[in-house]
Amino acid sequence: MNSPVMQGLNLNNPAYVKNAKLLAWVADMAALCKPDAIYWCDGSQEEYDRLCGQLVDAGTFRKLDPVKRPNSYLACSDPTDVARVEDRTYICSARKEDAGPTNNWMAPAEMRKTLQPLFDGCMRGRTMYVVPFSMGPLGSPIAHIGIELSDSPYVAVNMRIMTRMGKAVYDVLGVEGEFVPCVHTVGAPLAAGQKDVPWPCNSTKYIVHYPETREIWSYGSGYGGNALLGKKCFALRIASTMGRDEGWLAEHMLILGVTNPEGKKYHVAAAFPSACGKTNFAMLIPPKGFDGWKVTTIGDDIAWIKPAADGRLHAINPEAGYFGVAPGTNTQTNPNCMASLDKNVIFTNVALTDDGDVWWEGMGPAPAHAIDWQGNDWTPEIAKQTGAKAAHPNARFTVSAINNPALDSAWDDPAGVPIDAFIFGGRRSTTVPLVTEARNWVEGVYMAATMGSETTAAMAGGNGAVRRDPFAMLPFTGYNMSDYFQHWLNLGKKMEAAGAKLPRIYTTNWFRKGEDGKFVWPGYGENMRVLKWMIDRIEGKVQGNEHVFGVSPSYGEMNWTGLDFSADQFKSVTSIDQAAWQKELQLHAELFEQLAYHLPAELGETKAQIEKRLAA
Ligand code: SAT
Ligand code: MN
Repeated sequence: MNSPVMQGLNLNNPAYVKNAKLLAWVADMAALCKPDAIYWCDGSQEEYDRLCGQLVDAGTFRKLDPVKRPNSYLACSDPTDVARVEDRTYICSARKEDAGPTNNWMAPAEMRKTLQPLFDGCMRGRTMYVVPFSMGPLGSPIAHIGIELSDSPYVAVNMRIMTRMGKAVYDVLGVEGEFVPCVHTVGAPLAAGQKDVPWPCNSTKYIVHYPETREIWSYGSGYGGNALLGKKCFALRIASTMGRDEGWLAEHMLILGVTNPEGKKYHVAAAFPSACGKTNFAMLIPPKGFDGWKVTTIGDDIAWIKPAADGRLHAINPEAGYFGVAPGTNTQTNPNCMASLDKNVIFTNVALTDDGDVWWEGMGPAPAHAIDWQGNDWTPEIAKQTGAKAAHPNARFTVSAINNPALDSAWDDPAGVPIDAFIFGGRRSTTVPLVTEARNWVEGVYMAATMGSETTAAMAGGNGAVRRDPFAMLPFTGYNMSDYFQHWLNLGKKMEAAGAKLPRIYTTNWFRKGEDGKFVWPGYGENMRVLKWMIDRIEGKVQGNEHVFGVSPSYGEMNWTGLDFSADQFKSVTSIDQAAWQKELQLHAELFEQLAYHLPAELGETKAQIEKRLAA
């Protein structure tokens, strides 16, 4: 009785959509969500422009000045819908232990019962967009297809930038191909004649994953990580469980290529928590003193990594665009990024200048007047008096990878790039040294597992407190964290047994502060100096100094050409304080207690060895 056809709703699918499972699912979801219409996205430029025009008419988008910022838009969200909502994010595995203590869990049947009344009629008065996308190069053996149903045209246009989105996906999907079903609603149905708001959302939010059936259900938010379901929900949470089952890794990592003056190229995958500079590092321009060095971007946020036939780990970027943090981005901190933002950009929650352009804190000289992200007048004087921010600290840009002048020629290669080194970097004002190389795979996994970081604006309520953020994956591992550690250890063991070459593992911390409360390390492009030391290690050119948990550079091993950085300053970012580390290991112990179920024995043993060395 409830079929969409019975309600007079035509599925209206184009002839090229032939996948029986997909058609049945869309019909079911339409029957549940009861949209006024269904629109099948084809991914064309014409469609993108048309949907952006609709968003302008609806007041969601503001078209920016066509000369200053061609074909670009500004969206300002509801002030309560500005970041991922980790406390509303659920992993609904059949067994609670499989979600583990770091994820919110609810039994699948109970969650389905909870969501049923929320999704019933949730799209009334709206159009349901059918968004076909591929994570990874279309048709590549390592890519996976998803279909997102969303009542948000903002989601549809962002997905066109962030993924390979469009009707070519249906050719790959065919009649019987598999896809990850992703349902998203802003949770704001419209009664007949009810006027819409620019950014519809609901104060009730649910970001739900069913790992066994590989489904994603998202309710109540229009914000990036909650709504662009190909990103964290699919490419990390669901993909990490696929990787566990199939022997590969889905990681919160940028991927970059670094070429030395002799033309030799290395590839590095680096994990930092959200809003800790992954995009900046991925687009780094080598500073003075590094003539002939080149850094190129493969990805800025997510890596899918698989053992390849050559015995090495190969990584692809499953995404096709960047959803990066705007504040702090400028021509000094990230010139390649600023160039990427010249045209064809969607900005979210930055300020609008009087000449129809955008501005954010840390972009450059402040305008005399602007409209802030909440629609209020903003001037430098108002900011001084009230502390009002022109842009939200988690304001974002959405831009295609092809806008990036430093894009690596292999960024789209279905075979991926071979990884030479992993980097794990936390944001720590004390304790953790600038860079350390793990002595072996197990110690590297230990360092990544016990990583801590000060929280940032990318998570709702992030306020700078230190929390453990294993592998920078705390909010993104779609299964039990200890099983995830075990998966990393197993992969290393298996590859070593096969005589394969494992990447080196490094930890970094760009964020140590001096007694004056200021960052000591200049960061940004200067991080090239650390990157070069890593490559020198790989090439066997430098020895480093061995300490309690690994190997760090001596002052003389670093290239300091073009940077005034004294041995004392270097000491203050690399020193290892015994008392601070004893405390730190206490925190590792607390983490291991929390993760006791299935915690790999090797990690406890590694901790005991570090403690012994520290006491000696
Ligand atoms: O979750 S988002 O992708 O929106 C941003 C982030 O946390 O990296
Ligand atoms: Mn991220």
